[in-house]
Amino acid sequence: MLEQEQVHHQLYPISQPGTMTEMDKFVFDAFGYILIEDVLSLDECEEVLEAAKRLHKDGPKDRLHQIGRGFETEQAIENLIDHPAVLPKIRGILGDRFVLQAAWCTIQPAGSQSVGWHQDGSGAVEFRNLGVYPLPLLQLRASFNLTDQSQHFMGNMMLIPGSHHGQVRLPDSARKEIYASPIQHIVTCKPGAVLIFHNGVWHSPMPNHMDYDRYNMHYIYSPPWLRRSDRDATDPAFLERTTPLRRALMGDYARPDVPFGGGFPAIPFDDEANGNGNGKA
Ligand SMILES: O=C(O)CCC(=O)C(=O)O
Repeated sequence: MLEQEQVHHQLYPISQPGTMTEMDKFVFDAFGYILIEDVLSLDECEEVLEAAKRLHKDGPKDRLHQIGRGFETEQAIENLIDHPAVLPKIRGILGDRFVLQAAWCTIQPAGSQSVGWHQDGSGAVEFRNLGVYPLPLLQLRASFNLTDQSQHFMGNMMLIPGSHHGQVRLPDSARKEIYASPIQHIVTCKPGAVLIFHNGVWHSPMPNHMDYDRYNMHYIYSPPWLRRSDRDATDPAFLERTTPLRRALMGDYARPDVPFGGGFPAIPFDDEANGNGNGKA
């Protein structure tokens, strides 16, 4: 039974760390996203934030900018690839055969805005061209909020719940609007919260009116045959030194046909730490 205050949390699809419960599955299907609060402590968040700032040290500071593959050089970013609060959700949604397709560290600089409502995918061949309805789940994104987004205009993520099921696209005329739709949701959360969402959900960053930069760390999981988008191949030195689980999640195979030929090797999940996503954490 849910407590009364859990029911109306501004219609938030709130979830708890760890196992993907039956209710999580229902909520994720209905909304296309779930939010887990307090995944990182403030100290843990600070560590990842410092890493994010180092990555963006020489980058542009006037618009949203993203830098990939930070896990190869920053331990704090590597550590979140298989975070035990999040990985069981990924397994519960995608099953046990997936890879880290990209890891984007994004900055929405102080006093900047990049409003642009979109669905994730490929400008080259849009995911919607693969099947009319429903839009396939090809990129499952776990976004760690590294800075405070507990009020509006802090670079918050804005999403339209359930829009991954929609056959009607968001009107062109709305796509640059902050308030694009009467059913949009502006996520407010503290540093350390994680938003997990389906590539089909229409979303946009809210402007950042703060006098400090907003950082998010996005981990994108996908079927093993989807081309990686933040790297052509993973740094061999990283593959050499990381854990067997993370190495497997990189999707660097001895033969390119591995994800196609039926010989896909089991990913060495530690079921004690990572659960199996389906209620047996
Ligand atoms: O970090 C953000 O604000 C999200 C950017 C975004 O919407 C995307 O990468 O698809």
